[in-house]
Amino acid sequence: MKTVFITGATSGFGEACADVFGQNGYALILNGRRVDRLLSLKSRLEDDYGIRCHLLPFDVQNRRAVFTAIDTLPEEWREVDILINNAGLALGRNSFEEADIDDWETMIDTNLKGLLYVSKAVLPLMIPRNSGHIINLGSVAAKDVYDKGNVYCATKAAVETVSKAMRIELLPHRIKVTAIHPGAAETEFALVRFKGNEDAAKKTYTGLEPLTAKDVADIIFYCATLPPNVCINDLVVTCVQQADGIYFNRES
Ligand code: NDP
Ligand code: 8X3
Repeated sequence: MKTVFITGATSGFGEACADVFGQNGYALILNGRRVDRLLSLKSRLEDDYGIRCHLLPFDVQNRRAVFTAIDTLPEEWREVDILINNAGLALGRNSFEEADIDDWETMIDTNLKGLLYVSKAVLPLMIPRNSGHIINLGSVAAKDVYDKGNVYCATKAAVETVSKAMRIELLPHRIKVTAIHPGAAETEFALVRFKGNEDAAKKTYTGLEPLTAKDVADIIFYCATLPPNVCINDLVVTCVQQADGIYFNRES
């Protein structure tokens, strides 16, 4: 059975991917920083689906921790078939003038540098086998900049560019690279962005029927299970009240 490595599996899209792939019998390598959540996810998935899970709790921003964890994976976990680079976040929604530089650095270090570290560490587990699939979580924010989205949008545009570069350079190794760009999806994303302010988080979705984490996970599973000769390069998905960065009737 194939193995899928999911970063940011403690919530939202990552957790929903763990469920969808687990339900379909995949072995799972699960990452995130919240160890309590990883432990309960592992126990639930192993009980529900009779699959194997291996936990790799680390902060994707920590280059040394990323390489140490992946370089020392036990032998039976070293055949990674699919990597889902999902760990990521937005912090704040402020103009350039008002934004907190620490927030900018955290977004750059997580969404871009973290994705690069994890990919660089996992590729030696794919290249010798001439097989693999890297799925990167971009965003509609990669396609269109929105007001006060500045550095978050820039990190996701960078994810799109890095995905294109990986796709070209991994052609000789038959490694697929897919970038998925969701619009508004109700996860913990907005709560994290607004630093625990539940009212602000709720407003993100008021007047919308947003995507769910499962909607996105099902699409990722579809992309990951196409025939070996087929690779979806780039996929944008929104709810029906959103077209690219434009919302119909959103209250906020
Ligand atoms: P959630 O906040 O629900 O989940 C984010 C996940 O990323 C958590 O599991 C979190 O785990 C993990 N994470 C964050 N920082 C780190 C880190 N430094 N190291 C390891 N793991 C980390 O958000 P979503 O599921 O919505 O977001 C997943 C991805 O999808 C992100 O890249 C986001 O930018 C993108 N996205 C989200 C959209 C949305 O509207 N929800 C739309 C488009 C894209 P922990 O805190 O335990 O480390
Ligand atoms: C998350 C979606 O539109 O809030 O990437 O940036 S959006």
